[in-house]
Order: sequence, then C-alpha cells, then structure tokens
Amino acid sequence: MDARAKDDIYNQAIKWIREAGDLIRESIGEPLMIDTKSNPNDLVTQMDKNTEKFFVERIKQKYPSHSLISEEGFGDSLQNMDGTVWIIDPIDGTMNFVHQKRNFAISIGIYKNGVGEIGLIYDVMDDILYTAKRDEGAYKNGEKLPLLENKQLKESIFALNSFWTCENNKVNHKKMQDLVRRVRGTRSYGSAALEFAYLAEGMLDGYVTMKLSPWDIAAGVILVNEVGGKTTKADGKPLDFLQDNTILSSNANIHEEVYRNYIELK
Ligand code: 2AM
Ligand code: CA
Repeated sequence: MDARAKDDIYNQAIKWIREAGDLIRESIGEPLMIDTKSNPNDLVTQMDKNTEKFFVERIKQKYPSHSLISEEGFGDSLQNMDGTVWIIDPIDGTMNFVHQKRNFAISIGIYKNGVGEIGLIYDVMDDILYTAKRDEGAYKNGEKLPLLENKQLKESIFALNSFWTCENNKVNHKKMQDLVRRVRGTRSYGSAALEFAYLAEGMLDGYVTMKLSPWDIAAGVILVNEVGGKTTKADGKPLDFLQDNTILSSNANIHEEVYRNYIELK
C-alpha cells in the first residue's frame, strides 16, 4: 500500500472509530433494542447495526473503490480479498455490551490484496485505542508496545472460552484439558478483539478458540504480528479471512508446541 494513501486511511479510520465510540458512550444508559441471531445467546442490538451503518456510509462515500466485510450484513459479500478491504466489527463483545455495558470494542482491520495493513481496536468505555500498521509496530494510546517476551508454556496465561466444550466442536477435549492444566492460568474476556489486544500488550500469552469470524480477528491479527506473535488456525494452518476460523494466537516460541501437543481437531 502506498505510504501516503496508507497514512490518509489510517488517520481517517482513527477519526471515525473515535466518533463512533463517542456516540456509543453518549447513549450507553439508554434502553437497548436487543434481538437474537443464530441462537438465544447470539445477541445483536440496534447499536451494533447503527454503528456498522456509520462506518459503511462513510467508507462508501470517501473510498468508493474499497470493499467492506462486516458482521451485521451492511457490507459487501466478497469472493476474494483483492483491493482494499475493510473488515469491521462494530461491537465485538455484544454480550458484554448488553450485560456489562463495558468490555467491548470496535474492531477495524484494513487489508490490501489479502495483506493486513492497518489494525485498530477501540475499547470504547475505557477509551483505550490500540493501533498497528504493518511493519511499524503496535501502539496502545500512542505508546509503542514492546515485543512479546519468550515465555514458556508453564508460565503462560491463555485466554479460552467455553466454545470448545460444545458438542458440535470436533476438538479433542482431553488434550485441551491437558493444555488448561499445563498453563499457569486461563482467562475469558468475552471479546475476541480485546483478547488479541491483551495478547499484544503481553497481559496474555496465548488465545485459543474454536470459532471466530473474520471481523472478530482482522484487526487483532495485525496487532499481534507487530509485537512478534503468531496467529493461525488452532491446528497451525493458515487463516482464511473469507470464512470462520478456529484460532491459536500466541507468543511465537510456544505456538508450535501448543498446536502440535495440545490441539487435535477431529
Ligand atoms: P461478537 O460479540 O461480535 O459476536 C466471545 O468469546 C467472542 O466470540 C466475541 O468476540 C464474539 O463476537 C465472538 N463470537 C460469539 N459467538 C460467535 C459465533 N457464533 N461465531 C463466531 N464468533 C462468535
Ligand atoms: Ca459484533
């Protein structure tokens, strides 16, 4: 991506993500209109939809040649990642948004011909903005994040969630239990974007989950790359940004050890 074009898109995206965050914070106390999607725990609110529309309208107007993949369906349906593609989750952690009114984020990943160029994750209620540009490092509120430390598995904290226990997940439960026992501790924050951001920040050393959509991961993968971490499918295979993926994101020195010894997808 041409450096000037990239800077323009980066600055514009930051302006929009902050504006969208302001709108969410202003109305956080108002009653929510909540629906369910694929199942009773799969929540969506009018705020998810309005925030997504906020981005779609602005991107289509300012960058008509760009494409957009987003959670609530106002984006494009893409067959490939050619050109500049914005991958947006207007609210990542909708259940937290509804139940806790915090611990959710806006996530924007911007890709050029399939390569992640810009990643932004905005923790709206705490007003913390994580940013990354490819090969230029990752930042938290403008402060550069250091490269990840080479910790061993036994001194690592892993983010996990209960999706791996679902019957339709074809993961070897015994091996996952071994992983839980092997690591120092586990955490579950309920927002994939924030889990990636915490990993980039060094608060977590790994993140394993059995199903995430492109908008849940697009920004986070770029952030984690920039601090020397690695993200693949849970079995070590490359990610596909046009589909749901299983995910293993971690510190580079434990990545292979985890997918070889602890994760078996049937
Ligand atoms: P969401 O809040 O945008 O739906 C919860 O651990 C994380 O997984 C959140 O980032 C959540 O994103 C995501 N998530 C929840 N249900 C999901 C599903 N059925 N498929 C993919 N991602 C999901
Ligand atoms: Ca969402």
